[in-house]
Amino acid sequence: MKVAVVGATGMVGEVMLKVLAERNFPITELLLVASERSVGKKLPFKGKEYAIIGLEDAVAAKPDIAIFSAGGDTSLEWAPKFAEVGTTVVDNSSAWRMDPTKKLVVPEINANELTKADKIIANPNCSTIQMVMALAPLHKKYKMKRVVVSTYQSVSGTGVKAVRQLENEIAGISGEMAYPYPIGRNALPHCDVFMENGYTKEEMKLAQEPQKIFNDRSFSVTATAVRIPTAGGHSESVNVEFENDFDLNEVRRLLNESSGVTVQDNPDTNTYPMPIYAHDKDEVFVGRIRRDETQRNTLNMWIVADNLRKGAATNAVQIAEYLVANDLV
Ligand code: A2P
Ligand code: 11C
Repeated sequence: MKVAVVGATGMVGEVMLKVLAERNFPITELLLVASERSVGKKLPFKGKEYAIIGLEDAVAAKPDIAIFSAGGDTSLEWAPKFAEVGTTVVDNSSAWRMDPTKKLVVPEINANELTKADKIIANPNCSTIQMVMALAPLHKKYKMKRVVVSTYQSVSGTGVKAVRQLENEIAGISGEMAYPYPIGRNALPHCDVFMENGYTKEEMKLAQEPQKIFNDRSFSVTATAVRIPTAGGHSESVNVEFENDFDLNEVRRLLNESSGVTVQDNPDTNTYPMPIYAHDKDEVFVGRIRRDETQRNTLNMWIVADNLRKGAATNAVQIAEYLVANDLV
């Protein structure tokens, strides 16, 4: 496969290269693409140096697959240009996610919807991916009615500037601010921009994307998204009401048997998922599994994943792997 990584110099781009190398993705030619600012700079991949090229040159090279993580504006403008020359684009931005003509894919859940005609495929938001990974086996068995989620999101979800803000605050250095307030020793109930309805864009992604991924509007999701001073890894407290009753042991078994999900749940040994241990892992970790004693058929759980891996790079690479394995590119 001739593969382009658009946004190769970015935070997610760097992880994409790592994941492509680790998983031995079948690459015959690799194009590393970034803005004009980076053209000519070199990046390593599997021990070889690759010079960064610009988007025009990348389109002219007609790659088979282009994995994008270069922001929504770049995707809106350039994904169609790649698609026009026959490239299949897997896009990590929010640009195409809710476009009814584009698929929004978590491979473990709905990759089977993909066809050769899908030339721009959207990767969901990081906090959505880890939540639906845990909800999928339970929805299948017990049928979800309503989900209430509160997130505890790391600064890496915002980008390099936010990671630096946290590091500077810890080191006692004043510097550029990514957030309107200090993030160290703080919690900001504010991820992404505010919308007219009073929710943030991140909260609306959590509310809308799962319905599209499950192709099911019979359940609803309401969210509060909070930024906390963790460097990497998003956590979520999820309360889910089902139509049907469940057995907690069966819930644990269903989660553990689900590909990409690992249960870490033992109060006796203080075992529960935490972002520092999810770092650099591809699994979604679930713990604190317990019955909501205030309402029928309702479960509480705690979900943690590395937002740059399963939440972004790994999911995108898995989509690309599915396309290759099923002869869709
Ligand atoms: P560059 O490093 O040249 O600015 P992050 O998400 O960490 O901010 O990274 C964004 C990625 O998207 C970087 O690789 C960045 O390249 C790339 N990028 C940003 N704007 C453009 C653009 N207009 N054209 C191509 N790549 C872009
Ligand atoms: C965050 N979820 O942690 C965001 C980052 O729509 O792909 C990813 C934004 C997106 O702030």
